[in-house]
Amino acid sequence: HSGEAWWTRAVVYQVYPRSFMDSNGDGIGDLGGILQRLDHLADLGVDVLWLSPVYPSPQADNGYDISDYQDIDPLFGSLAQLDELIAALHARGMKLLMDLVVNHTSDAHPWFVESRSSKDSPKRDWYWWRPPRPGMAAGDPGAEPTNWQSFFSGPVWQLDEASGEYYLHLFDRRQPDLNWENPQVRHAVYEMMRWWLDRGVDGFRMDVINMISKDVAPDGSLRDGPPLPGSSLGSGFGSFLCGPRIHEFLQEMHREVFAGRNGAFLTVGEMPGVTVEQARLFTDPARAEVDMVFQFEHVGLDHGTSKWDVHPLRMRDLKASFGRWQAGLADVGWNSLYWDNHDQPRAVSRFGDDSPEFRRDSATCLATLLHLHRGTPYVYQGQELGMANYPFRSLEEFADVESLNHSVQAVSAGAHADEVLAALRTMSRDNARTPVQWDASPHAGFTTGTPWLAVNPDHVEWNADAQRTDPSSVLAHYRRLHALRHELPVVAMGDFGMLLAEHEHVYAFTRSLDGVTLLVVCNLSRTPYGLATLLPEAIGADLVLGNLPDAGDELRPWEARVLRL
Ligand code: TEU
Ligand code: CA
Repeated sequence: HSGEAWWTRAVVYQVYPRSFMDSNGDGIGDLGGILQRLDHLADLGVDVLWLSPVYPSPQADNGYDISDYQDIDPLFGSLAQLDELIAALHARGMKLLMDLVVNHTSDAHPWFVESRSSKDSPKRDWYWWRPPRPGMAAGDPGAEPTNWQSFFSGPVWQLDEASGEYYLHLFDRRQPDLNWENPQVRHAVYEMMRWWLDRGVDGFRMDVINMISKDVAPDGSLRDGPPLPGSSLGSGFGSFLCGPRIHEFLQEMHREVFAGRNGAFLTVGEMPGVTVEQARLFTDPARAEVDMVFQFEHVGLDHGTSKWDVHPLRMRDLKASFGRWQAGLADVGWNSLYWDNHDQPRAVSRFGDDSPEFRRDSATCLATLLHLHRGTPYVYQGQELGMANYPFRSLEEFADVESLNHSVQAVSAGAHADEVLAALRTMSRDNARTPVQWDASPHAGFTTGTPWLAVNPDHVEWNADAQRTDPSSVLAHYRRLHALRHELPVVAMGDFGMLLAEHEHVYAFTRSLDGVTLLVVCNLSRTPYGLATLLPEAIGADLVLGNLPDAGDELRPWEARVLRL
């Protein structure tokens, strides 16, 4: 049973290397920088470091476009430094999770270079090459083999002039999709994974792993999807999200890579669009696929027709969503818990209240809420400091390929620049990618050079140095939450019970295990609520952990309490 697994008691910390710490003054974070800051992680009490990609890459998508799976990009350091990192983490009792990006490679990967070189290349079939739509000529508008829209705007098909065929890229055109139907591709990936495990890594975070199986018609073609509103393109989700062979592939991967190997590993599959029902299958230990998945439901609640069509978030929707995931994976499988990562705007700005008055309280309230759910929590660099969205003022300030592609596409489709800027300010991934704020110095202690992306001006107040010795800081609160998970079995394994399901602002639940019951109460608003009427059992209960001093009978704005009944 998954209840016995070590990762039920673990906290994972994500490092986005480019923005974590620069050791050589080129303005880009690197492995040397991570090695310098390991005390921060140890002090925070995290158990696992998930490292976003550091492999050789043209950096079209900041390393999620890999050109060599078995080396380190000189931008980030060397294999010797990676070995050093593994050893240093292990010496401190921490583990290392590598990012596994195998739905696609870079177009500069030798596999793709060879595949593209000719229709007869032995690696032609390692990617998805297709002729133009029947009756149309290559390059004609609408001649793409399917109508699918890319995650990064425009069609998923790129014409290769030399052969007159198109290749598939669900993300940027510089990220061609690997053809997992081809067993050679799968075995090359498994061999690479074994090589990393032999080197000492403790597992993988698997990028968009539920997209590796595409629904192919018997004649080898891929099918159009339903048209998207206001676009000539359609959605291919029905053809590539959790496709027909996904479970077979993940079971094969598990057999080929992990089965029979000694060690305490962790696998987490990133799965946009995954449902609770599918997640039960993916994470059922008896099926031997992955330990847990990243689901996307809660980070889609403020999306309209797309992520750029931003809608106000209703806290009740958030409760309902988390509640279903908690219930759905209670008896089988396991949840991963996250607010932030390198693809999401900062949670304190999005789900909390980043005004000066409530920033600290809402950051600690959200942290308490998430960490007391049943599942493995993931903390994204800077989240433990209450880092917020960046105050972008113009379209020129963005660096992310998703943001840039969207802004070009939206402006050319007639959108107003102001409108595009407003959406990017709220949703751009660059909000999460500004450098970690270590101290109040000009570049926040991140670099002695010029940072690749601007440091948030609020670093003069919001930084690790200022928080390290302050017991009321966001950082200190995260430290306490991590300690609590390590100390109390009920935090890791306790059953979850939602309370006040219909309440607009107060998020309350119980966790219980072996006669111990915790009551968690969080006020996700600026409105105070009297506890006596709302949750009489809270009055007089022992306070295990709270985010505000002097807890009384009123639940103050953004107050969070963990009580023992
Ligand atoms: O992201 C997958 C994904 O579908 C989204 O989170 C995506 O980043 C975007 O927000 C959709 O609007 C993973 C990685 O985490 C991301 O950084 C990569 O860009 C992407 O895959 C491609 O590898
Ligand atoms: Ca550097």
